Amino acid sequence: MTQRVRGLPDLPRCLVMGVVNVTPDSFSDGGAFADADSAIKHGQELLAAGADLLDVGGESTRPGAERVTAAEEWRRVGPVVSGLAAAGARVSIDTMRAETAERALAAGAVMVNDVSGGRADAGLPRLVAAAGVPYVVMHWRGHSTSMQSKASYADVVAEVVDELRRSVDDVCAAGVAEDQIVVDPGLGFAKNAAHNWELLARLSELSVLDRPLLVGASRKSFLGQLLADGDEPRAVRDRDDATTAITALAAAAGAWGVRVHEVRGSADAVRVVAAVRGTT
Ligand code: PMM
Repeated sequence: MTQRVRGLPDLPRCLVMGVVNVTPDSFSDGGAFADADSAIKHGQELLAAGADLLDVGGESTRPGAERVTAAEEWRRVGPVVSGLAAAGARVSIDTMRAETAERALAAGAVMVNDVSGGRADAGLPRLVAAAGVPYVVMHWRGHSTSMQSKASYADVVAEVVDELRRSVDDVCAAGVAEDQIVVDPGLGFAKNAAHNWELLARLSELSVLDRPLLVGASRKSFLGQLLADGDEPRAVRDRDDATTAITALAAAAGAWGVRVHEVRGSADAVRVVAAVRGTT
């Protein structure tokens, strides 16, 4: 798999992207860092724990979530993007909107993470192309309000590959540079637990796309289901060890990066995998 993304460091191991959600309602950490000061402090802790990048988002994408306005999204993320960029972090902006991405890039972000892969706002790939920054293109079938009704596949890996390939072709047609695209299978987005496990089991098959691959499994509900006590899913905050296990598997399968809430375990895991491969 291609591993170099122009504009980001070329490390001999899988990168760790720490999540900074500035939302009252994200399923994994909603409300914990909803004000700018605590979000910035949290981001600095993730950097100290070994994060290579910080992904700042102001709109929850949990299944069923309603959209927030662009004004509210920016009110949440603006000071956090500039605060963390000023502190020396490489900031990725997690947004589906060109308007928010443009303001975030002006405030110091260096990368755009678009969970819609260019499908929610046609202006976003054009903006990324003009800015010349790295772009995460995630597999996506629709907004959070309706996405779980679209979790239907004959072969989830083949369909995710085909649909991602189409999204990549479309963003390239909009002018995004080939060497600045990262693809992501979008675990949990229009996918049930069985789909997520199958994608993870066959992750190396995504190498047919010949793109750097980002994997976001952190704290997601399929881990809560796996580790359930009877009918009670494992609490969101007690899913980090399982997340770290997936980081090790993803890194061993050749992933370019992982997107995680708890950084330390994953930062250690990617170093273990690099040592085993002899690439440290
Ligand atoms: N998952 C979430 C949000 N943004 N971005 C990418 N590229 N990949 C993901 O899997 C992804 C994402 C949802 O998780 P959160 O609400 O805990 O941030």
